[in-house]
Amino acid sequence: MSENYNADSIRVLEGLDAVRLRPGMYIGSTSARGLHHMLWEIVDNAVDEAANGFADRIDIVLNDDGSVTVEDNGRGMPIDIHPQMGVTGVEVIFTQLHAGGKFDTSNYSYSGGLHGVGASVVNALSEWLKADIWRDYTEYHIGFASVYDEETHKVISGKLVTPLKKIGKSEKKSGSRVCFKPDRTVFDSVVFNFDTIAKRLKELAFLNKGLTISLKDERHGADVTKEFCFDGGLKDFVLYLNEDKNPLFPEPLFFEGSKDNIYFQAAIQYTDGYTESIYSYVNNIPTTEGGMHETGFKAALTKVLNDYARKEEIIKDKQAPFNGEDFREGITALLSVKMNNVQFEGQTKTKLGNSEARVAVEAITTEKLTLFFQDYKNDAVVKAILGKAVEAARVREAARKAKDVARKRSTLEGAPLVGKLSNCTGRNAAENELFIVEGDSAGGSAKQGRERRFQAILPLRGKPLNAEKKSIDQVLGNEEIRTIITALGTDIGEYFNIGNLKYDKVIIMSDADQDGAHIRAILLTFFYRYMRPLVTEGHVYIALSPLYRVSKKDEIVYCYDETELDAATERMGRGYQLQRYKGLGEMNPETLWETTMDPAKRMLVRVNIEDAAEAEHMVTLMMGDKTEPRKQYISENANFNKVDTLLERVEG
Ligand code: TTJ
Repeated sequence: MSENYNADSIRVLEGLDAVRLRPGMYIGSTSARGLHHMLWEIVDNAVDEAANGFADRIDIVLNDDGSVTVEDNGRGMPIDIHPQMGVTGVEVIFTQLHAGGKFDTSNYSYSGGLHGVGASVVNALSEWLKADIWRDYTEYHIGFASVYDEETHKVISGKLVTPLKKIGKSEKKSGSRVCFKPDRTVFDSVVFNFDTIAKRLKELAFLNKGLTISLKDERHGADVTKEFCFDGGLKDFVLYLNEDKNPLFPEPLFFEGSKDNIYFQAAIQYTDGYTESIYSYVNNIPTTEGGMHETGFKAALTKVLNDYARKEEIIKDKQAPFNGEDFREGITALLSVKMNNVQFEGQTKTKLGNSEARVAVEAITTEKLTLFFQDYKNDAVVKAILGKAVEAARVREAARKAKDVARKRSTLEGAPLVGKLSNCTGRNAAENELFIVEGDSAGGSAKQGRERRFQAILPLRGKPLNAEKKSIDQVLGNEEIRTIITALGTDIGEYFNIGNLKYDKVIIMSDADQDGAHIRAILLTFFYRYMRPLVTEGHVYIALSPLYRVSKKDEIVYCYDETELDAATERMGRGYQLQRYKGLGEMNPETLWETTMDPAKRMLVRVNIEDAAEAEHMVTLMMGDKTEPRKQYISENANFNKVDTLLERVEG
């Protein structure tokens, strides 16, 4: 095996041709999510270089022209000639599908990317892409573009237009910089979302200890920078997640190990709470649905702790061992696996299917936890964990005796019926729509503006409770949530019955700002957790509302983002009037109807299961209950309307 990673070790599988024909096959979709996948694909390459120990900085810039730049201080992409291809390594990377060390096990590389398709796909779906390389004290440049071919009337994707050339000598450290502009004709929207990107980069910084990642927004005269670096890695991640909780010991437990070419690391801290928060990743990709690594971890945790409890006679001779759940009450655990040939399964393809990961993780966890528990220095931590389990088991036993699921549900049935719901008059569920509206003021306008025959309005006051963090009892105890459950008629969880759904469309109508996005994410998290078929069967929608009203004489145009605004003002010339809506509450009933509710004119986004899973991930990890300074929100979310992670527009 050669230590020297050069153009030679890049395997070449097939050409680029197919990518533009079926972009979705390569990046999932051409929605905002697909757009962001383009960036993840490039960032993954830089993160790889860092994970292999050759880079410790990644800088990302959102440029004013719609392009994005990613730079690392790694070794620099290979510039030597690829023996089979007869072209430079960097050209192979950007023009050959599946190129890059990713699939080559001889190089220690576990590149993520949901589809792991490589940088060539990004090139294929960009207007242009250019790269600068600093290597051997020399600076190089190469450029590609998607060009229209007059003869075939087709776009030639990612064509080499500026062959690799030496720019000159460079004192600069080594590194790679890639800049690309996603093609407007490919994507529904080409506007990157700062907040979405910042959240993901923060996560990547947690997952890659010591790596500094910066993000700069230079669009529309904005000048916002965020920088992330966590010297404690997963430990810092756990501390961050537990920021607003009460940990039972200050320093998270951390261990790592490798077995059969599978690397595993974990950080654990217990709090005085009762929820189990295990977050797992494979090659830096969140595995929301868990899978083999989580199974292995839980099995080892249960086994090691039960063995210890037995040995220390916390469990007496004839007593039954603890349940696995007893050891997971109040746990916050971060699990990160790096491995090759990953198999993703499950509804959202976020469940690790490789059983060798279960074996490796279980073995590593067993070994390291056993050592930890044997070490008298850890006595205080060990006592805290065992004490927690003893208490959990006691409560469980007591609860088992008292438990009566039916009682819990009857509190729901006995609830005063949906005071705030303004129902529709029609009784044809297939035609009916429920608007869940943020705020009483917008709710009032919606009630007046609606078509009452088939449109029902449910105003939400404040934020509904964050479904993720609470027990089912707390969820049912929340009035806003109960109102939603009762209004829909479906019940929840194992009792959920789509046959009782009273509205074909459940439409979330929230403001195009940070609070609105939060409310929306919380609602999606709730639906994802407790009413999943509602999402999978396509009943959940987001209503898009305009941000601007531009008028001149008799002409009125509503604009849903800055791009539309620019187009409208340009077309109208001088003397137009401009109104900016800061929230739905500012719209009168007629306008709200016309722009956001009228089936003939409105824009709805149908929420799919990936959207909901992503919202859940964001709510649980990145929004939580934390109260970040409001100031931060404002500049980061200039355009929250169309530009979000959620955008697959389906109907008018
Ligand atoms: C290749 O062989 C020489 C040593 O470095 C190997 C390599 O590919 N390194 C590398 C690639 N560092 N950074 C990249 C990279 C960075 C970005 C931003 C984008 C892409 C596609 C690759």
